[in-house]
Amino acid sequence: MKQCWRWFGPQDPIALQDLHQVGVEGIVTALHHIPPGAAWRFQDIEERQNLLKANGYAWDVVESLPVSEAIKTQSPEMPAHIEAYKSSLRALAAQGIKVVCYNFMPILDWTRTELRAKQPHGGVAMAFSAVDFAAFDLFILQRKGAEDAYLPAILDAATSRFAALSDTEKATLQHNITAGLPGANDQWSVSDVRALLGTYDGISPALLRNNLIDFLSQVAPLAQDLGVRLCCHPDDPPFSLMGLPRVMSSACDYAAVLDAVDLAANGATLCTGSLGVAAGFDGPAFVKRHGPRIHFAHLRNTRRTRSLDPNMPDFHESPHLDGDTDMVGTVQALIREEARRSAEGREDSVIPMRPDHGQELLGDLGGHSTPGYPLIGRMRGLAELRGVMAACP
Ligand code: DNO
Repeated sequence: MKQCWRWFGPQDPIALQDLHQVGVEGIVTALHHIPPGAAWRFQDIEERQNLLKANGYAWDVVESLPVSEAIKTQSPEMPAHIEAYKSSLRALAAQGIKVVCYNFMPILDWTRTELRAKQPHGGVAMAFSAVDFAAFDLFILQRKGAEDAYLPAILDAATSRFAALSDTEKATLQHNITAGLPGANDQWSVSDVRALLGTYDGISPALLRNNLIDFLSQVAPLAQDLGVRLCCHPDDPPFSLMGLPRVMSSACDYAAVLDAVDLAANGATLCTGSLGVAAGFDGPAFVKRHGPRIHFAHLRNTRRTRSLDPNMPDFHESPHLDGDTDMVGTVQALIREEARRSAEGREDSVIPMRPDHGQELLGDLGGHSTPGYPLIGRMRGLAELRGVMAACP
């Protein structure tokens, strides 16, 4: 596998040239300043590519070329946004960039309720609590009908929890959920979220899936012609939030979408951490089922901690080899898939991976590192994963 690293661009606190010391072989990045729905210009892509080249790297994976809310909800700007998406794909291909990750999560990208939960070893990790999320949904967002989305045990616990939060803690919870996380497509305020929720009225999971399939029917044939591999990131976490539909939460969800637009260019990002929050997730089985269409891997782990509702478990980011996902088995399956591709003579036999997320450890501590993307925590993750890769037959 190609050992990559997510780098957020010139404003990333981690310097590109330092990544050689970490053993990083390839870079995952995006033009984060360009809003979803707008086209990426060739010159801007070239400028980023040149910067990477000047530091001994190349742009291996785009994460993300964001899909706008208008495309997800099929609102009137959709045709223009799809044209912009196609134009970005052409410009990326012209720069030799072949792997493009995106997601199809309504409104919120990845979501956590706590960014720095203390761990027994002294470091911190990001965490999700269903009770805290419900407290936000019920009492901060005050979403209509929110009470119906939670089991009584969660409703009771969320009511007591909210009553015990100070104003600062309430503001932090709100920030963590709506505007806190790096790399997300959009950053919202609570009033933005309220307004956007209305745009999903009447959009069932079946309809959202159709919208994803429509989008792919329009862009995947072009990607195929350009030699670009699109790879959809799973829902993180893999269950509905705020009553919104989720359509990429399991191996079966992927089967439906990959089969509907049956082109190699319509592929998957295997994120073991996102999918692995669901108790039924089986990493090696996912690779067995979807291996030929996995174009990118996010290797990270999570640990479920409490499940007042088994469909909405609490979890935190765990060390890469010490969580609910069978990481060794999954890496082994990916390496077998690479060997299979290589025997077939596939040009993409090496799958790019990145150690996704990390706990904040040692020098990461102190709040100055980017939530979820610390240097030392990810370096530990990559070192552990590299060990697994080296030991896999
Ligand atoms: C979080 C990331 C996500 C991911 C997007 C892909 O750490 O994995 O933000 O980049 O969902 O579109």
